[in-house]
Amino acid sequence: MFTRRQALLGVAAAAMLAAMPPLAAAANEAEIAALVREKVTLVAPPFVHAHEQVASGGPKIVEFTMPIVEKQVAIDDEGTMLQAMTFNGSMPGPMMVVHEGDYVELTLINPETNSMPHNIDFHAATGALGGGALTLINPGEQVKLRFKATRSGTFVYHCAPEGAMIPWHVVSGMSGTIMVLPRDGLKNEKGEPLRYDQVFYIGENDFYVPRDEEGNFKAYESHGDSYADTLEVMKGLIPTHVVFNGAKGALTGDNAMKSKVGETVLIVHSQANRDTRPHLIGGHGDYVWEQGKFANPPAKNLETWFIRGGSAGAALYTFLQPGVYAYVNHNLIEAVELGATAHFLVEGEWNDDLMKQVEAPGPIPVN
Ligand SMILES: [Cu+2]
Repeated sequence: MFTRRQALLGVAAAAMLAAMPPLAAAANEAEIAALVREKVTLVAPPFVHAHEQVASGGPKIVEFTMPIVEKQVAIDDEGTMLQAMTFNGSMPGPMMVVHEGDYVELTLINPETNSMPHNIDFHAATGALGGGALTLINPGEQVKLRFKATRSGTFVYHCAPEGAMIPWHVVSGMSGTIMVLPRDGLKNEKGEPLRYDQVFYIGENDFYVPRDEEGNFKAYESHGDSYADTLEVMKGLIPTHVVFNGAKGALTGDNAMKSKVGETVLIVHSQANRDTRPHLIGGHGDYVWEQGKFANPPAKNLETWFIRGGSAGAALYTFLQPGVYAYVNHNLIEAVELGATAHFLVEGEWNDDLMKQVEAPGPIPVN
């Protein structure tokens, strides 16, 4: 017995349609409303809110709230002040973690103490400028956006109001990352599970602080006052600072990220505006999703990986030796002179098999 649809399509076409995998059905509002909700409190990077690596249930609605904070921030040890714009008060903004198929429901707040309109463009979202067209809010307003996380991976989000405001807000600190995990977790190239003990989120920022006639960095009363001079420096495309997590030294010394020999660390690295090349000195990327997209198999045993401006990548590494590891942008001028250096402080037992100083430094013997 043919249905009317089969009669219209013809038997062959109907058979072909029947053999095709069903498209993911679009859920209606009632179905979405019936989903479990989870409210997540975001934490400042390099830390990441608690989350499951393997989803224990079906898709849910994950609720996040982020105020936008405009403020002055010292970005180096000389006290250079940036007229910063931030998601949730941190640079980068906090990392959100959900699973593929979940719905992200973000309440974005622009307090009336701010001076500018802001919005959010999620590279993980589909349509309306990544949500940017639906989230533009003036000081004193808030907005709620929902999008479905249909692709797994690490994705940048950033402010994108309009025109020159877009790069200005981004290089003033307004970017962050969302990590959309596959529901069954990360996998290697053979489809075997990969798990991490810790996850750290490093957001790289390029800043463009104007200088006075003597070459000293200038300070400004307000964001508006700094705009014209900052735009001139931006257009030269040479950053005055390239830093991790909003300031030179934000992740070094006492602020080093801590781990242990034998622990597996996932390092997520974002750059919303400019290419970069993370490198762990004395370590490796055991598995690296350089483009940050988990549907692609990870590269293995990398020495340095490339993060395209406007993207976030992820590297998995198991520490094998104790000590202080510098994690740098391997443009070493940017790492050492401009600030793009972080530290991992790793505890544990030294492995002589992997490395040993066979003879301590001493005078060259005279024959
Ligand atoms: Cu903004």
